[in-house]
Amino acid sequence: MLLKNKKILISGLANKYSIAAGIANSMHREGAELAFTYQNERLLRNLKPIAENCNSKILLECDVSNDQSIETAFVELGKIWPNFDGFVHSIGFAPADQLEGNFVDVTTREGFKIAHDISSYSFTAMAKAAKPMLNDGSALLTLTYLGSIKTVPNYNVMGLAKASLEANTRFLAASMGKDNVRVNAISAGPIKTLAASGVKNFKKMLSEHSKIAPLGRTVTTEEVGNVASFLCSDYASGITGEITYVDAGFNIAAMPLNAYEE
Ligand code: NAD
Ligand code: 0WE
Repeated sequence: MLLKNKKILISGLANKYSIAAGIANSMHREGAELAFTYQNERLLRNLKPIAENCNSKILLECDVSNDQSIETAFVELGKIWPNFDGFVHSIGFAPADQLEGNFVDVTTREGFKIAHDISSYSFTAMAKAAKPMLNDGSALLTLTYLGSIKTVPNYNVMGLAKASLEANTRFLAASMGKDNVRVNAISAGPIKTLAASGVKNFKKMLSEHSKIAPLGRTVTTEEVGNVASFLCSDYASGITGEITYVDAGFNIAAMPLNAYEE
């Protein structure tokens, strides 16, 4: 029971395929008490049964594009949990037109702004709101992707936003270390979630991943969830500001596994 006596808030659970759902299931199994935020009422229907499964009755609306919504969510959480032990930020978004086509041609000022606002600034904003309520030994966690450090076709401005999110992880870690709050990120391999379902050629991306990754496959939300549990547990008390890859080894490989065949 890695997370016994820990209270953790989870954001970004849109449905059972969400990475946040894999994280919630793992953290529940490891004994954590959980609370959830959701973007809007439309997503509450999918969240409810999963939260119930995790014995959680704390469901709060939080649209991270809106300061007031963040403020209200944390004030409401504080009425139920005056103190807690961290949160998971599993939120990313860019307008769909930014994620298809040639980077220099499709990227706009507005698309850039939204991608960075929702995908990176929101992590800082949530940390700021949570800070007065965080217990000693708390852990914050976000989800990033390899597109932050290597180009990936069509990932485009999201790659820039993830680079910002990773720097955000380091600056938050440096900023909150004196309060014994740790801040880390998981860089997950591609997984077919709601956010991925709108992406052109995603199936092809998954098969290409399996040809290059040392483990010869993609990863599951359960595997990401288990690493999330570890990073938010006291077993990871010496780890902060770190990007942990959960990608079946894809990021360390320079060539496909079958490069020298035939
Ligand atoms: P998902 O669609 O299940 O989750 C994305 C979540 O972002 C949704 O719950 C959505 O409600 C939330 N969101 C978007 N805009 C928001 C806003 N304004 N306010 C509040 N919430 C908002 O997809 P996912 O793949 O589970 O994505 C979770 C995280 O994992 C994202 O940061 C994503 O970039 C990252 N990630 C995904 C993959 C992948 O291949 N699926 C790989 C690496 C990293
Ligand atoms: O971070 C992500 C998902 C990012 C994402 C996806 C969408 C689709 C629907 C952000 N915003 C939106 N906006 C929408 O309207 N991933 C790591 C998954 C992902 O998305 C890609 C990928 C991968 C991998 C997009 C293009 C290329 C590769």
